[in-house]
Amino acid sequence: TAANDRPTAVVTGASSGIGAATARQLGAAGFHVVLGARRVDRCTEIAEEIGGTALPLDVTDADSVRAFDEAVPQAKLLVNNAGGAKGLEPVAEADEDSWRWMWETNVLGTLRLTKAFLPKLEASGDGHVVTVTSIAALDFYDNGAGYTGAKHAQAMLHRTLRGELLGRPIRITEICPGMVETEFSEVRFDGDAERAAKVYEGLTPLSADDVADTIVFAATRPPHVNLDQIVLKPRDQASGSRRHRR
Ligand code: 8X3
Repeated sequence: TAANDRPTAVVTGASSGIGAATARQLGAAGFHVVLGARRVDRCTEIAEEIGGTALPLDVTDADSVRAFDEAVPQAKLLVNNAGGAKGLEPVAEADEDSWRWMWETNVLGTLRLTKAFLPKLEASGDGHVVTVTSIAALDFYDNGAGYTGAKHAQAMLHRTLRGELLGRPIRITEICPGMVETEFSEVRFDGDAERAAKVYEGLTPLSADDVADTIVFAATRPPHVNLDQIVLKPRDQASGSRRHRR
């Protein structure tokens, strides 16, 4: 089907992990997917697979968001997936640059994209904002304040939309995943693959596809059905700090 015969879904952070899996599954579900990420070459590969469109996007850069927005004429679904963690240390040793990076990507990134796309989502007559927060948006855990703080702020921005948009044709869904094996921990630990692998040792984490599946479910309910919040964790994880390892 030609791009303009299908509803358009915009996915940020689409070059890998949950974003890439979501783009693929939305493509299979009949959406024309616009994939945005800094690593646009990776997005291009996925876009070719699913008949979508790949565009460069740095959610921390207002000019990049503006150019991205101008290149996408219409949208029915926005998946705010770009984000992540940097570092894992006590507040007493917090690194300000890491905190700033987490605020920029998770909070201001979601703000920039949502602000830019709201008019198009509304114009579609059945718009939908899906924001991927985390179980870190629901609780705190030791050494995680920079990330849990940013995720709480991102979640509050997202949840506030629910009331502000009441009466307008836009649904609002928050997805709160626990441990998902993606590049998440490698980014958190600055490329330390060994330390990242340890995070998922001795338990079965969620896959990016598990989360994508949930996003597609939420996005394919009838227009009057709003799934407000979905929390998904591996069976082996009770909370941000309680995990069962074999
Ligand atoms: C990440 C959640 O449980 O891996 O967003 O810290 S967890």
